[in-house]
Amino acid sequence: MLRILVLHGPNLNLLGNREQSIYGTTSLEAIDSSLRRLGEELGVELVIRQSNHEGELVTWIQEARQDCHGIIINPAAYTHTSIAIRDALAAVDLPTVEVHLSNIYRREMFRQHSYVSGIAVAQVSGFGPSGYLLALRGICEHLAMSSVASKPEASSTVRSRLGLT
Ligand code: CA2
Repeated sequence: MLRILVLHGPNLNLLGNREQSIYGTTSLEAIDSSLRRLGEELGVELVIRQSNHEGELVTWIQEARQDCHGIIINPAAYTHTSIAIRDALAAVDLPTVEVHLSNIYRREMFRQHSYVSGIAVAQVSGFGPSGYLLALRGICEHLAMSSVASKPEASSTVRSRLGLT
């Protein structure tokens, strides 16, 4: 079974309570529940974590190497500052999809550069909470198709649930 690590960066635990005009009214718990529902539908296991600490995120990324097949990450403000998170993602070398609730390219200049995008398979930016679901479908399709040749049995469930077989 495919296993995906979903990481939420700093302050995303406040979603739904503050800055609703930018980030909407959906709580992080609601986003995680909808991800878990889609994960069940697709037959993939999700490990979902949030941290306000850069080092903790780095440690979880490093640990993913042992038992995860891909990473979905919203690094939040660390997107624009953290070479450590980029280096950790590059080191584990797992397919990574970067997610942002807001369209970072329509916002302040300092948000328009991402240290993560250069090592990511894809970036989803501006679709709000649905962006996480798009990222999950996208990373599953990417993993399913890339492992077809080497390990057809590892991803046959997700392939058929995505309508790829
Ligand atoms: O659009 C995104 O998803 C961001 O990653 C969100 C980050 C921001 O620093 C990035 O530039 C874009 C901020 C997350 C903080 O979320 C809050 C939610 C509610 C109240 C305050 C902050």
